[in-house]
Amino acid sequence: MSVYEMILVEQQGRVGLVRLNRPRALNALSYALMNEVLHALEAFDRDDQIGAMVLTGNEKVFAAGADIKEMMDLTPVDMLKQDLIAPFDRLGKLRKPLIAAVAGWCLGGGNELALTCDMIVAAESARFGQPEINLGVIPGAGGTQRLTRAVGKALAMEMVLNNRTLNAQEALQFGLVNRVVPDERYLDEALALAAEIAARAPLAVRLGKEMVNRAFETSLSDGLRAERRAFHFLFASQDQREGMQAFSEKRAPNWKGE
Ligand code: DAK
Repeated sequence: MSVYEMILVEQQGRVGLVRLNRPRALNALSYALMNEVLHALEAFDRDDQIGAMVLTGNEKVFAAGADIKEMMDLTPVDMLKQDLIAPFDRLGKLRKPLIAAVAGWCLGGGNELALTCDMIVAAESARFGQPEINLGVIPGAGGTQRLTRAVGKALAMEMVLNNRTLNAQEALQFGLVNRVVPDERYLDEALALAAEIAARAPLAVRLGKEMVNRAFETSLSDGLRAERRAFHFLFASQDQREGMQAFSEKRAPNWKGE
């Protein structure tokens, strides 16, 4: 496994776990940190032994946003040259499910990072917001787009224009997160959810994720066409035969990922 300075990486069964580990800066997402996250998650995504991934921070903070001190003197040319958005784009293209386990602050680029994940498990202490307006800017990595698709226009406007912060229950109510659990359980809950998904038919999980994401990018008719092709394709897999055979024989399926 690679040596990282700002993240901790481990494997638990078929689940890959990445922890943001820059606590003194509240896990501020520096360029180097984002590249480590991307490197670790892409490695898990390529690994056949891994079926799903979890991204987390610590019990006080998921991430307090992009690193303001690193960003404050950048010019537009610096930003273009560093291609700061690339890690977010590439994380959005991971093929295996990625679950964010969030406790404490989840702000700015931190919230955008959570939004690139497929699901969010929140601790009661989680607080979600896009405070960029306080810095004289707007979200730059999906906070006006993915957030609006998740919570709708009314709330996104309040969050982006007026720094409205959501507590965990509000985030659940407005569809930003999948579930809220007591603080002591948020990581275990996310790991258990990831393990359940990782035990399912890998090709179907992969195409299911791809198709749900497609719904945000295409017309209904194109999306339905893509879904049908993916559905037909799965009938070429051994796992489709196995799944349906196992059902008719009243036994558990033995997935091969083929
Ligand atoms: N960046 C750098 N350092 C940060 C930081 C951040 N975002 N957040 C906190 N820190 C540092 C603090 O400076 C402090 O460091 P020292 O002074 O001890 O050296 C340390 O972490 C502890 O912070 P506090 O003392 O402030 O802790 P508190 O508990 O009092 O307050 C807080 C916690 C989360 C409420 C507060 O730290 C805070 O408001 N932080 C800033 C939150 C914020 O404004 N986030 C949005 C940042 S802008 C893009 C991609 C992404 C983005 C933009 C473009 N492209 C790819 C184009 C994203 C932009 C953003 O996220």
